[in-house]
Amino acid sequence: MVLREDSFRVQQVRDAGRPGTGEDFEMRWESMRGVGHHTPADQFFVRSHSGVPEIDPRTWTMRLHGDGLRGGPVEFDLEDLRALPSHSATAFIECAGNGRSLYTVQQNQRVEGTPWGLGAIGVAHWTGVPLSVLLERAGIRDDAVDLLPRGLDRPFVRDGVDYGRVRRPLPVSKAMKDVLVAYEMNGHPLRPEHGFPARLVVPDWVGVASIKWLGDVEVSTGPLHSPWDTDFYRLFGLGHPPEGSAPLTTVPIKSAFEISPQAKIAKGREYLLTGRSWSGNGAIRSVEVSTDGGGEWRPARLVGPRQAHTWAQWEFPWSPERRGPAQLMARATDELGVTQSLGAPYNSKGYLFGAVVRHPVTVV
Ligand SMILES: Nc1nc2c(c(=O)[nH]1)N[C@H]1C(S)=C(S)[C@@H](COP(=O)(O)O)O[C@H]1N2
Ligand SMILES: [Mo]
Repeated sequence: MVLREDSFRVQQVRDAGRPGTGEDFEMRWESMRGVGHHTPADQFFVRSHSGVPEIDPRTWTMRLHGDGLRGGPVEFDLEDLRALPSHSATAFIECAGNGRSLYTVQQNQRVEGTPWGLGAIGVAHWTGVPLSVLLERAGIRDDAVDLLPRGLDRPFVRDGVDYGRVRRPLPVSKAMKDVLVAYEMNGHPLRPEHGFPARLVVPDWVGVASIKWLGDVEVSTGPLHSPWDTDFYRLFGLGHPPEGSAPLTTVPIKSAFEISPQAKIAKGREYLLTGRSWSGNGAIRSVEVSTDGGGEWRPARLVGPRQAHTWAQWEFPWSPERRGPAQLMARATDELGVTQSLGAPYNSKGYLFGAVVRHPVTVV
């Protein structure tokens, strides 16, 4: 099934090594210029392991179960969710592999996985019920430690291995802090490809934590695992233990320009460069821009909200003086004081690319 044709707003991204797995679309950054803070739903990236399930909202339920509950299983249907006090939050969802192709383009390294540019990120205004409210209602025990939220999409099968339905452990501490069971995105019911009728939104964490088409959540007094926190979504390769790093949680700091790499900019005239920066560590504190491939850096002007869990927009007036290829670079610093570095540490699956990106444009 083709969800959307390649267009100005999104483009399909295929894993050449593994044709036929899921349907992945990334946002085109140039389509965000002048668009406001939130990503419109038809521009929002899509990452699905095994396609989009058709779910009847009238019969859909999400079931909480497991030894971490004081009583038996508890089910909520969509009416139950809508009847509870709603909570809204602006938050980004970003794939752990966002920027993966840059390991190859900028660092000459071979990595496995969907070769995203920088467009596997979106910011939406999410509305739903805090997961903590549902857990309390279901009678979560004080000694519960892990949850295992699971989607209703088809089992994920790759290279003849059936990994089962998409599910990833979530510590109770994170679930009680700021995780939402969302049924609306930007004021409208979720679209099928984004998890209709309800999904998790796990702010600041790798996108895979935000399970779409939520079907059930196991609640456990002991640690839980799935291939999505053992086989995938850890750092593997040289410099990491054979079983990989700890499971990935927050995404690193990043910046992107809202301009096409094919853009032609007129010499001698002022052009307003625009972009956005974000970090799983919290709010963006400052952004610097270089238009000469990293020789000189000057501060960009931050515009609009500067908050945790979302991106900060910025602008930088540029009057190019020389014709030919130019390299734009943006480097952000977050509220923890972390600044984007010039290189990203290698890992074989190409997760968490947080380095400064060299963005080509042409001056004519
Ligand atoms: N059930 C289910 N949830 C899922 C996935 C999936 O394939 N199935 N993909 C995950 C991954 S890897 C990412 S990056 C985000 C993408 O969310 P989006 O498609 O709404 O942008 O959903 C996550 N939740
Ligand atoms: Mo992802």
